[in-house]
Amino acid sequence: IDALIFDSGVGGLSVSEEIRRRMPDCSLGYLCDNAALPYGTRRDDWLIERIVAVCVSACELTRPRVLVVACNTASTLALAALRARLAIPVIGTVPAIKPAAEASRSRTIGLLATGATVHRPYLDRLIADHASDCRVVRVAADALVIQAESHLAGKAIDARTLQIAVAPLRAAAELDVVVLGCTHFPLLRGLLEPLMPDRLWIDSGAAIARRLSQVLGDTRSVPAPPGEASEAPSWATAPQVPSLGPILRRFGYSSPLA
Ligand code: DGN
Repeated sequence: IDALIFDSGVGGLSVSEEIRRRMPDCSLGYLCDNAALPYGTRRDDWLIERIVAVCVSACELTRPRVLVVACNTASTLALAALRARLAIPVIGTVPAIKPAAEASRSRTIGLLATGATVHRPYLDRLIADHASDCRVVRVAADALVIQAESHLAGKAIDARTLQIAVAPLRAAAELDVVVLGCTHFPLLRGLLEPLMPDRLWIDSGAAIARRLSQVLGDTRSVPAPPGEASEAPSWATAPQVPSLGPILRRFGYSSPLA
């Protein structure tokens, strides 16, 4: 396969949809550590070990050309550890603070992400490097991760949870750009945007797809690693969500292997 997409749950599907839009012929596998969801509330040292173990074993099994970490919570913590262990390129996902700062006229931007992402030093550096003259309203919205999982599983959404998540953003009247800094959140875009219309809502999906197309362009001439799987697999660790198989099939993946 060309790329293995990894997330703790179904959030990475928002990224893989962008990749398919840009590169319909790209062969993708999907890896989700559903057994350990949600990542946003786990200890950092536990997470690094877990993410490396899950990704390294899945890469050995599926032999992708590139690993795409389609999870902000994992990327802001474990990219260096993953790159140290894998010989293939690893593309990470980080909140779209830079494009948000470029687009904001009021210099006030909002960030919806997991508690882990919102509090990481990685985020402080991202803001210092690209949005130092902006006020960034950071909102830890871990409850939205479970809402997004339920939404894809066809279950009802709790409208109050969505309202609570956007309340601190609404309180900043001049805020004109909202960054969806968790890959689960674009799956709820149609429900979130109407709560704060007339703002620009941005995520990292299109940028990841662009980056993958560059990296694959660089590596396509390289022969596939020996033993490469011929079909695009899906791969999940002990799914907690029973409807995971149908969800992955809906997004063009074969059934999960537990
Ligand atoms: N989708 C993940 C992210 O982008 O941060 C978070 C999901 C989770 O496990 N909390």
